[in-house]
Amino acid sequence: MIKTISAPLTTNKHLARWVEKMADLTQPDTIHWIDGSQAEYDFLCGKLMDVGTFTKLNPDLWPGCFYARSDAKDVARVEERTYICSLSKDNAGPTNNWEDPFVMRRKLKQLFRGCMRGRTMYVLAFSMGPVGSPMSQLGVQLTDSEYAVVNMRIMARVGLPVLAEIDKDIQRVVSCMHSVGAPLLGRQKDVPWPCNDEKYIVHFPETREIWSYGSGYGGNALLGKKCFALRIASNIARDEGWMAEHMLIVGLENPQGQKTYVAAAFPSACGKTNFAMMVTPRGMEGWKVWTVGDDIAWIKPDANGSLRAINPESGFFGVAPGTSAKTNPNAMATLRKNTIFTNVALTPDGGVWWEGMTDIPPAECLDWKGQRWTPEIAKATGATAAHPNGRFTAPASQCPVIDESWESPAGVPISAIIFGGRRSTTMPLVFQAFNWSAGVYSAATMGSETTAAAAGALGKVRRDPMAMLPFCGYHMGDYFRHWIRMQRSLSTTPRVFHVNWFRKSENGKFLWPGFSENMRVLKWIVDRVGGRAQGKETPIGWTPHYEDIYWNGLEFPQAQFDELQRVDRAAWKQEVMGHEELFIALHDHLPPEMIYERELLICRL
Ligand code: TSX
Ligand code: MN
Repeated sequence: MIKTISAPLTTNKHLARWVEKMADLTQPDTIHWIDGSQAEYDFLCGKLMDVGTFTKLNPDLWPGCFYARSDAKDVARVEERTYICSLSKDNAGPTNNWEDPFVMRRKLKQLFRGCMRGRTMYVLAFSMGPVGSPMSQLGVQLTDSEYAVVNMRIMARVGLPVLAEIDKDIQRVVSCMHSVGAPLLGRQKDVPWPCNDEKYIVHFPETREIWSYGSGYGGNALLGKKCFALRIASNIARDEGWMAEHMLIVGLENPQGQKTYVAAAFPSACGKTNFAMMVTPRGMEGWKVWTVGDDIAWIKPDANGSLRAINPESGFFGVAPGTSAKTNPNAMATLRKNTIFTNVALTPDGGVWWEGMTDIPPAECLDWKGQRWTPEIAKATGATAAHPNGRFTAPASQCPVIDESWESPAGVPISAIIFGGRRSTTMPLVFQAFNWSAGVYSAATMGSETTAAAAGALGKVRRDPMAMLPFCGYHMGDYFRHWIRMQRSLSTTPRVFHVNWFRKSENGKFLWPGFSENMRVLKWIVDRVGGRAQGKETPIGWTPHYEDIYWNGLEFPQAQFDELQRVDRAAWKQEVMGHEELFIALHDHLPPEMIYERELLICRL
């Protein structure tokens, strides 16, 4: 029997009835409707401290910050346990796991039966995008995880204002079920990080539902993010004629004060958050990057046939290792307060540390597993202080370069889309696709070399179309078709660019300094969009001449630039052969434009 039920904070009968039904299934002790207040956030953080999930950090150094360690087996998204349960298997496509929705529902009912015993079920209403924006989407997550609730409060708009939107009863709500799958029976004591070895991250695209079981971590548990804003939203977007993309959004301001907004997609380990908060290099004073978002963009044609984008999130759930005052000073400023740190190291003075944060590591600390860690131990055992996927959850409003329009209900106008991967050969620093369908082809075939952070062979090119491989909630071939078709609802298509910060010389050195110097590439892109910059026609697209790049403040020899931009026809023929693999897997859904573009590229080579 459910002991306490707080009064439903809604007048919406469907919502109230669904909550009742799910409580009946999961059998929580208590139901708590989240109002989203600061007092409630403080209460939940207190509860997390009581069970040992959270440690309060030193308030003099890290005001309002908390530290958490996950279970060692619950540290990342679980792609092999992620399902798209569309009615037909064909709709999920070969790049997603599929299970019959009826079979999966039966399985989930079993798993969720009584799974919240001894816990509180939180009713978390959330809006992806500013509350009330016509570009926003609503969801309700039922969860037995306080950790999920407090992280969601940073990452999304939650509570009373969202419930008021739901009560208007004019917008469809995505229902999201989440349990860590660790009921507390009898007098059983809780653990700091409850979870279950059996994990399921399940999407029902037709009914717009998410069911997540067994994990408390990141993308598995904060259902507004990858599950909703990408996998479910990509389905909604396809049906409604817009795009839900794995992209950062930035505004690029020139010295005349004109701003050009661009969206950019990169696979993991390419420095997307660094790009989103880039600082101006020496010699380019007057240029500035403004952050709109660092991970997800919802992009829609407006009445004039231009694309406008919102960031559906309100926080950054960023990878901590590698983030420093050198690589990303704006991120470091963002996470100085009111931030949740997960799976990084805890220093003796009540602070946090991770690999790459400072040149000199702390003399000692507790690592992400709670073990004593010193640089000497690291040298001997190879143990890292932080888990490579250790995270910060920080409010976007705290970013010193957050764009003035980042919460604009109408979004920001998108003039260019940039794609990029980590490629040590073949891909030049930058090229512009000849047109929309050539751009879609280059995005659909983009690849990135695997790094130590991911599983699998090191340095092998992995295809990751539009950086959406793990996030597209339907058939990837249909997704390409949707991209091609978007052109019809646009008066002008955004210009499409491909960048590569990671090309190496014959002797294995990075040819491009990267980081803030990337602003020189962005300037060329902005000037191309504005019709002010020259380009050289090559078989793969337009590339800048040496003189087309603004070099003030950077010593960069023309010979090195020519090597960086070289289009090696032999290497490119190999590259195009490499595109076959993915295309064969998708062949029966591939739009003909992909085949034409491939043929055209081969001819030009
Ligand atoms: O984020 C990166 N960016 C984008 C920045 C806006 N990284 C880090 C990637 C790991 C997540 C980069 N790494 C970038 C880059 O542009 N470029 C490189 C490669 C590189 C690394 C070091 C140097 C030069 C290039 N040079 C020195 O360390 C001196
Ligand atoms: Mn991402």
